[in-house]
Amino acid sequence: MAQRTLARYLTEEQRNKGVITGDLKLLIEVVSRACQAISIAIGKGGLGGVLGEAGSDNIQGEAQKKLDVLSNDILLDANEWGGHLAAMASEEMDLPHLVPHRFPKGEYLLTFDPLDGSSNIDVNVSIGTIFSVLKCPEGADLSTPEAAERAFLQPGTAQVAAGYAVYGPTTLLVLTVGDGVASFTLDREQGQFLLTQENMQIPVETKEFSINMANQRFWEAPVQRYISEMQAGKEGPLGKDYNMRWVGSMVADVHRIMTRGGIFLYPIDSKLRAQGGKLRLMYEANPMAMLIEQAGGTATTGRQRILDIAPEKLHQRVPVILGSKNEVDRITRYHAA
Ligand code: P6P
Repeated sequence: MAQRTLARYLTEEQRNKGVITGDLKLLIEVVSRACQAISIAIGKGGLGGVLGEAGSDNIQGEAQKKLDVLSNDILLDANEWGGHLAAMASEEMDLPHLVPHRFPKGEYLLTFDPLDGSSNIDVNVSIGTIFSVLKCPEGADLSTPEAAERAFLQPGTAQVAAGYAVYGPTTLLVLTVGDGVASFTLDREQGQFLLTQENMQIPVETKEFSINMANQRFWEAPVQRYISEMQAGKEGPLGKDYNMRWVGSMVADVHRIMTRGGIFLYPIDSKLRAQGGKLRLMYEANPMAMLIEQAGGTATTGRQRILDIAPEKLHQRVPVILGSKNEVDRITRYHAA
């Protein structure tokens, strides 16, 4: 049987399991085509004049790369005319982007980090797009971008879909609509994503941890204990040796965990305490937490399930510890001790 396209997978989810609506199917297909366009732009690299700084900063105060801005524009342009969305929010935009009056509004809200890990662009290391879909609340005030922010402030459990594209040796789209996790590989000749893995499952055990060790002196005691026990290896209390991986692109590190297990940590620490963490809740932690849980893993701040957090601000940051269930449960016990 020919490999199933993304469109066929979504149609079957819609028809057989009643999991998604026609508009959500359209939304995901539009996002996938935008990711395809981003993949092509990235692939041109220095030949496409898209490397280097854009000469502007985003709300996070981070210098934007040309590809950050280009990826954001691709997602906005692809999604605003279809009639499936009410508004969009992005890491690269201070306020939500309302669907222009000349287009019909739909029932969904889309948040995204258009190009995560962009510090890796210029050194040709895997980067990605992360997205999350929410229903727009009935009667939401979308009169201005400032007013629209409130409509997005929903817990991660309210997400109806989440996914990421990882632009690596191949371009993959990893997606959940609440019925397990499926992975699609971009067939560049056909120009579409083909299903290459269904019902992804994260092993509950692992021997691989993922953290930026340069921050060790800032960590809280539970994280210090957890990492030092793994570094102690076979001779230590865990009785086995561990390996470490840190790509510096959340999408690449999380995809490795989705594929072979592991634990990813960007915990709160004394340096980050004032800002609440490093990673953003609405378009990094929440979509990844939904995918991780749908694949049998666990996603927590160390003290709270990420999907249960009640957001207060659109660009809110949170601590993130996610991956193989037994390992995340252990460090959660250390935080409770
Ligand atoms: P550090 C990329 O900028 C990012 O937001 C995530 O993709 C990644 O996991 C993290 O920051 C890397 O942070 O402090 O190691 O550079």
